[in-house]
Amino acid sequence: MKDTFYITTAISYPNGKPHIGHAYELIATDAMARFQRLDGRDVFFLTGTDEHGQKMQQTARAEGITPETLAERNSNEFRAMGKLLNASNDDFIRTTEKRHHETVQEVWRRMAANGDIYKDSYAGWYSVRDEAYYQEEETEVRADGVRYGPQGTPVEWVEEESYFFRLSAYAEPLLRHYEENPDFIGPAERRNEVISFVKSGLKDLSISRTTFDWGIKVPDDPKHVMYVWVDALTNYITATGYVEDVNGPRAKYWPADIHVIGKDIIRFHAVYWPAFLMSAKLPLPKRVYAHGFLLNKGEKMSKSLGNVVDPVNLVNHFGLDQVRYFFLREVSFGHDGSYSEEAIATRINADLANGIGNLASRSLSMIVKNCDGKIPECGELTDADREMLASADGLIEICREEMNRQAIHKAVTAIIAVVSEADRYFAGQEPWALKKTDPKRMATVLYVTAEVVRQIAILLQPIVPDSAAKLLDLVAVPQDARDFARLGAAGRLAAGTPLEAPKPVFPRYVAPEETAKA
Ligand code: ME8
Repeated sequence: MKDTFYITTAISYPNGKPHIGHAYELIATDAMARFQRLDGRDVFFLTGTDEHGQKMQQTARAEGITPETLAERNSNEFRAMGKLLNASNDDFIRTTEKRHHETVQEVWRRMAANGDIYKDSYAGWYSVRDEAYYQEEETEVRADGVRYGPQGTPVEWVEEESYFFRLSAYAEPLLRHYEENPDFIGPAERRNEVISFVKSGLKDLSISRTTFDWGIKVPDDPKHVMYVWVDALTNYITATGYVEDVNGPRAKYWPADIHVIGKDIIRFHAVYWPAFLMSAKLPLPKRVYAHGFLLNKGEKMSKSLGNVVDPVNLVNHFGLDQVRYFFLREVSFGHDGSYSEEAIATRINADLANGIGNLASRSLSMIVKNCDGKIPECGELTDADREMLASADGLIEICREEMNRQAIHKAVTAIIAVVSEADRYFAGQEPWALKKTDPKRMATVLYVTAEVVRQIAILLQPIVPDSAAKLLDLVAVPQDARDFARLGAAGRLAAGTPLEAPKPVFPRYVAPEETAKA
């Protein structure tokens, strides 16, 4: 039996079309899911849309359509983005689905049965855009006369009858949990931020609303709909069926190994969610990891600045694997990252076209021309050959360690460092000169280089799946020999395997203006 690995993205608000931040989160989570699958785990990867709440209802009203229509339309956009990005999610959850309503109501009943839900009246500052309540001290009135919350969104005064969750009772249990499970929150900055927030004291949380009805009804009190975060967070457990049947086919995936989210929603995931689960007596996820925000040339993206990049345009312009590679290599995962067309172009050309693409085409075309079109025999190894192979063989350990702490960019950097080493090796060994003087030695150098290409391609699969598959086709690696168990000596290229003339996998990026000039 394989070890299970359950990984999720946040579920997005479909009150608009997906933007590059959504694409980034999905690409990064997909890379982690693919990595674990290739590393032999039984992976369940979930993404989806968070369709209830006041923001959805308001947007729908402004467009003159029902929230159902809005949710359906934009949820399809998110699904389509997943296809475009080659996301390998095993399920796509919508919070308007029946399975989800049932799970959320059951979780509510369990929290109530534990004595953690009571009715009272609520008065306070609410941000519709964040779907979050704020304390007066967290808000400020700006020059425009409008009061804003800590995320810079307008807040409004809300007063109504509401159910409350006894969050105040969970400060101590949460702090103990963070202490006993140092890996529960990552990266460290976020962990510190959450701990100091909880240490500053937790107030009970208003968890139902009566001023609108686009949400999941409170059991036995249908005048109330649930606060959208109670509903939204529960999606992660809904998809496993764990609450309904702990022996069901997907129940083995709960608790999740990791929830991947953006830094703006860490409080919901690292404070509210574990408190709800403790109250409902359900197991807690093992880790919550917050990535940073993507900035356009260092600036926050916003509709008013007109710098919101549509992921579809970016992919159509640069190519999917190029975009995936750029985000995963360029942004240090867990921190904010900036992107620009120039930066993407530079990365593509340096690492992909001139890097792995060039190494593969130079070495493999020499094999096709000079070794009868077959993987050559590997003769006696020199120290240089052994060192080269050892670097390639050692990569999986490094990548595993980096990926297990979500340092995706470091795993990619380690892989690219071996590409550079292979470039130096190839240049230093001068196989083209050995052709006349020592063809056996030439064969060995080409064998070693092709073997490095094989391992690099296997390891690049989570990052650039389609291109890595093409590279593996070039070295004729069978479909069933592409997982991480075949790395190192276990899967060495077999001499005599016929190769075809290599086709370019990573073309150089030339900006449209340059093509016009030429
Ligand atoms: O927060 N860069 O939905 P959402 C990087 N429905 N990541 C970004 C980003 C940016 N510029 N902008 C947004 C919600 N994100 C809730 C989640 S989970 C139970 C409910 C990330 O559509 C953001 O941090 O506003 C979040 O992880 C995800 O995109 C969805 O954001």
